[in-house]
Parts: sequence; C-alpha cells; structure tokens
Amino acid sequence: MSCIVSLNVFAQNQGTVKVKGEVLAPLELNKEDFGSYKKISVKVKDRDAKVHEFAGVALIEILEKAGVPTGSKLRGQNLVKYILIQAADGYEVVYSLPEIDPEFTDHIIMLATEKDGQPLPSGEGPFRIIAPNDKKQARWIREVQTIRINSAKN
Ligand SMILES: Nc1nc2c(c(=O)[nH]1)N[C@H]1C(S)=C(S)[C@@H](COP(=O)(O)O)O[C@H]1N2
Ligand SMILES: [Mo]
Repeated sequence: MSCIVSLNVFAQNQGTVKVKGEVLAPLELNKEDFGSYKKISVKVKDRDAKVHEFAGVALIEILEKAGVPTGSKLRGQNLVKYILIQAADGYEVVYSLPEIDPEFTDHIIMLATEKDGQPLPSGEGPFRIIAPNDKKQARWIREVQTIRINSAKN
C-alpha cells in the first residue's frame, strides 16, 4: 500500500504541461519552473459548493513566455487564434486570447497547482484551470497536459 502511495506521489511530481502550436517558443513546464512566475491565488466556490483557495500562475503569463501575441499585438490576424486546452482524460476546452488578456479584461484565468495549500490531488492536478468568472465550471479543466495555440482561420 505504501508503495502504491509513493509511486503516485512520484507520478504527480513528474507532471508537465506543454505549450505548443502557434507559439514562438514551445514550452514544457513542471511545477518547479513556475517558481520564476508570479504566484497568484483566488478564493472561489468549487463544485462541492465550498470555498477553496486555489494558487497557481496566470495563464496569460505562460503564454507570454511562449511568445503568444498579447496586449498591443493582439489584433488583426492574431484575433482568430485560440487556446485549446487538453487533459489527460481526453477532455478539451477552448478559450479565446482576448478572454484572458489583461488589456481586454480583468478576468483572471489561472493554471492552478494548489488547493488550500496542498498540491492538487491525482485526478484533478497537477495542473487545473480555474476560471472564477465562468459561472459554470465546465471549462475548469482538470489534469491539464497541453495548452495549444491554434488559428481558426481557414
Ligand atoms: N479533465 C476534465 N476536466 C473537466 C471535466 C472532464 O470531464 N475532464 N468535466 C468538466 C465539467 S463539464 C464540469 S461541470 C466540471 C465538473 O467538476 P466536478 O467533477 O468536480 O464536479 O469539470 C470540468 N472539467
Ligand atoms: Mo459539466
């Protein structure tokens, strides 16, 4: 039993999130890499109807480090780009770039790594999107593996 538990902890620590697609610098990040990011937190009601404090980094900061056009560059052709987020179980959700860009909105979309001071548990983490301003939690995607920038232009 203790063996299974420690294997599970090991698997969690190995978790990475990939940033790819139409980015200048593809990234593969683990929790330690987020040490150089600004840590943010938010208290918000989860689906269990209880308020939890989630901590992590802003999705926009990750995309900026990957060279995705944000702020003043987010215009013209760049406005048909979108963020496709894919999870370990095959679940996928989309956000648009202006939805997460601070020049367009004050809404924060977080890539959370902690809940109530603890790493996110297996099945939820190690990375989970928290979008406090989405009243419905369907885009609070758990077990995030890949953040892909695509263009909707055809
Ligand atoms: N990886 C992953 N994240 C997911 C889902 C999923 O199926 N897989 N379901 C979504 C939907 S539709 C909802 S309503 C909530 C459900 O959260 P809950 O299972 O904690 O109630 O998670 C969202 N995040
Ligand atoms: Mo849902």
